[in-house]
Amino acid sequence: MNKNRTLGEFIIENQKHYQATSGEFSRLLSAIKLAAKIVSHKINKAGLIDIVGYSGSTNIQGEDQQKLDIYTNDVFINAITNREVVCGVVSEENDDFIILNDNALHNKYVVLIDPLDGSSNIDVNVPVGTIFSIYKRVTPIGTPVKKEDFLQKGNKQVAAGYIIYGTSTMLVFTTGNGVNGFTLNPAIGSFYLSHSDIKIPSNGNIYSVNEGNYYHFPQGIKEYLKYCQEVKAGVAYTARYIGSMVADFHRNMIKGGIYMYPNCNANYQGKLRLLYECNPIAFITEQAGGKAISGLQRVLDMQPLEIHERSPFYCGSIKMVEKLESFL
Ligand code: AHM
Ligand code: MG
Repeated sequence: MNKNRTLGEFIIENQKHYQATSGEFSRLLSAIKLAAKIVSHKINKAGLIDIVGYSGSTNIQGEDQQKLDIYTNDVFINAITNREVVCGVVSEENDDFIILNDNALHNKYVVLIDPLDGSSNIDVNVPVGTIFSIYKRVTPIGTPVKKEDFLQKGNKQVAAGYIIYGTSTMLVFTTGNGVNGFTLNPAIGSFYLSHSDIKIPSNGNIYSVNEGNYYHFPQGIKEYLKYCQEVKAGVAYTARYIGSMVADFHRNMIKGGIYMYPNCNANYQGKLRLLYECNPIAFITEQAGGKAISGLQRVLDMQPLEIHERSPFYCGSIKMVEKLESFL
């Protein structure tokens, strides 16, 4: 593997895979790359400057917004919209979708983001992430974007990825030709290809779920968890749960494992948002050879009805997800 390859070089070399000839899509990836560096820089200083803690406001889902939630949202939306390739944006932090007018009416991409996933972990120095999903609009170029441009099935995604702000900052993404991971060298501000063509081990021994919700889980999930704890004649799986999906998913993708956020009474539809959490991670999961379901259905085949809709979510090593399915 050539570790001297930067993300910028990789984007140029792979333009032929992006079903794009105009360079617009490459510019969009470059915008995400820039925003990731700015946010990474800020998060690394989170304990030093007045950026941790609550902002005093709540988002559409009634959740307290952290100062960094708002900062990250602004950075990504500015970076994405300034490149004149996007006609609309959905963000976890914005009540409604953002319509870009004037010249932007002629752009063909829409972006959906969770700017700061796991943000309740910032104050305690635990990894957080950014998740993004990119589609081509379905309404005519030259007109304002409509809800239907965002309510596309996950299997229509042009690209999806995440940035993990962990012990190092990594940008991991797919355009439907496998999954590649790039690690930021903060000294020179460049992402380098560090994990090429990532594949999730077909089996693993890590399960990740908030077992504090156990009482409310569907019966099949309770039985599967018992299986995880008794499996292989007394050799149990290992439980690992950070509470930042990007970090939990990233670890399981590298080591082999299953991530679960079931529906439960407290969060009847589950907690995670279909459009900017489940779908992008499901696309990456499948591109890495794993499986992602919402229960009995493939996540990428679900028809979204609302931009902030939630879904139960199970993803990871194919054999582990198939085993889970046998309990549902
Ligand atoms: P957020 O986008 O508001 O941070 O919420 C999503 C996060 C996921 O990263 C994480 O897996 C999950 O919420 C944790 O939820 P819980 O604390 O209920 O286990
Ligand atoms: Mg999130």
